[in-house]
Amino acid sequence: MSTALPVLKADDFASDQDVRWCPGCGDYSILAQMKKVLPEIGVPPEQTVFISGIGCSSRFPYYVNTYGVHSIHGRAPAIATGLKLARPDLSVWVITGDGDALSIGGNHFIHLLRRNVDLNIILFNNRIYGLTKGQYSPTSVEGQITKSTPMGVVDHPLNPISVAVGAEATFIARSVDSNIKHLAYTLKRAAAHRGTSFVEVYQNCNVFNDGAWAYAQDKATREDTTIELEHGKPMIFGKDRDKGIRLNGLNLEMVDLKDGKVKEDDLLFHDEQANSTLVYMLSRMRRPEFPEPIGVFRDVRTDTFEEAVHGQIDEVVTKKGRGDLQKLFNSGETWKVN
Ligand SMILES: Cc1ncc(C[n+]2csc(CCOP(=O)(O)OP(=O)(O)O)c2C)c(N)n1
Ligand code: SF4
Repeated sequence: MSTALPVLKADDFASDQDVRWCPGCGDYSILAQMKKVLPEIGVPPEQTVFISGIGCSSRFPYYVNTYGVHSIHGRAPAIATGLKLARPDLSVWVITGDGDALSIGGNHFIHLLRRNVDLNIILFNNRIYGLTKGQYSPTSVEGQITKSTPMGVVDHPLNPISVAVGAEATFIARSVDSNIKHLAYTLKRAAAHRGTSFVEVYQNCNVFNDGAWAYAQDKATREDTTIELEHGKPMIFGKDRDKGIRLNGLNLEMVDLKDGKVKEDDLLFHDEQANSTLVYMLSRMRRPEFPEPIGVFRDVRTDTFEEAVHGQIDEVVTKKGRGDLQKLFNSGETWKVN
């Protein structure tokens, strides 16, 4: 006789910890959507692990009733890679902020993406250092006044999606904290991908950078300021669905569909398996010239890091048999120190 497994609910993934984010922080919405989709993803809490660095966003593992590691600043990718290699059966999530992933963790972030370890990275991008009370981050915009840039930021901001394309990530997506349906869908898509999935979430820090993504969050404006990427569909956007994106030579251009001169077939059709050059071009679409894409930019399948590593180990074991660690220790020149 078989016993049916219990059907899990969002509450089964809620921890008993007091949430210490500021009231109104976008992090709450991401947490709520994650708890909602985890039962649908179907991996039990005891086989799920959240690994974070340091930052407000990185407090996330405390608030989910799974295994978790609140690690060191920028180093979650290294810990997550080690864990996934040792335990490929676990569902591993890296939770990080724009400062954590792109500043101190920039190096680790890039190598995780290029290696294609089978795990999910969710980057909470609020364009500020929240936990340390409002210094500028690698995604802060030029001219932004912050605690550490009282005269305005002079750096050019990093575009996380462009970085991911450059590192040849196999799954790249963007969503918005307040667009809960879209966020839930995107998290599920990330979980379904085999390889590193990278999701940038526009997240509001209402205390130190309020309104950084207001145009993409606000229901009244978001249809005109963002464009939802849908595989196989023409790139159309706007409240009245009367604007589109067309490829003109090596450039993307925005076109008006109102007067009927440009037809739907003339537009760019989104392809999640398109070449990296095109995905890079999409990643450069920024306001006010363009609507900013949300959705899945890229989803392709290649070998994962752990498949390659374990494949290599199996091959060597087949050829040479299992290694003997004790023999290896004793194989070199040894001497005694008196
Ligand atoms: C090695 C090290 N350097 C610096 C810090 C200080 N520090 C803590 S969190 C943080 C940045 C967090 O920003 P972000 O990743 O954007 O996360 P948020 O708090 O905005 O979610 C910094 C610089 C630290 N904890 N450890
Ligand atoms: S400081 Fe900003 S990011 Fe941190 S909890 Fe408060 S609102 Fe959220």
